[in-house]
Amino acid sequence: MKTILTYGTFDLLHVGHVRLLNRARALGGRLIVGLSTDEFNSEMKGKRTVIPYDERKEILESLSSVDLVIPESTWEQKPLDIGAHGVHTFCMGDDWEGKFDELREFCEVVYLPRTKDISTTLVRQQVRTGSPTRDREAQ
Ligand code: C2G
Repeated sequence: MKTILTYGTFDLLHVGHVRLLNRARALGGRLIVGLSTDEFNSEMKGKRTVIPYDERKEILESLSSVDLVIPESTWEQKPLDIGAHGVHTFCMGDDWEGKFDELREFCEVVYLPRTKDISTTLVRQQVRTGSPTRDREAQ
């Protein structure tokens, strides 16, 4: 049973997030998600979330691909989380390609293909403008 670890904000959960989580879970038998807290998002990532941390956590915990959700409150906590949870593989979408290669000192690092044409920002724009959801190629 390999433990996989990934991190993110997962605000307004959409198919890009779900595909990433499913792909991550398929790398091993257990998936842990480091979920960015509201403070980490606003103070360190410059992100304003729509859905508060507790609800984003509850949503992720309801997914069959997610086994455990832990808070992400600093950029530096990843090595500690890898050690504490016996992580075999750390993975992120490939928009982060190369950004976490230093973690290869602690575990395998994998960047997974990002789903095109969908993002939390786009969802927010579509809700605001009422524009129709564009067809997204299955990936
Ligand atoms: N993602 C994806 N396809 C999309 C959108 C997102 O595969 N269309 C992936 C991202 O690459 C990331 C994960 O889904 O691996 C979560 O995305 P965000 O919630 O935007 O997280 P991010 O802001 O990238 O935070 O310490 C790492 C950070 O917390 C990552």
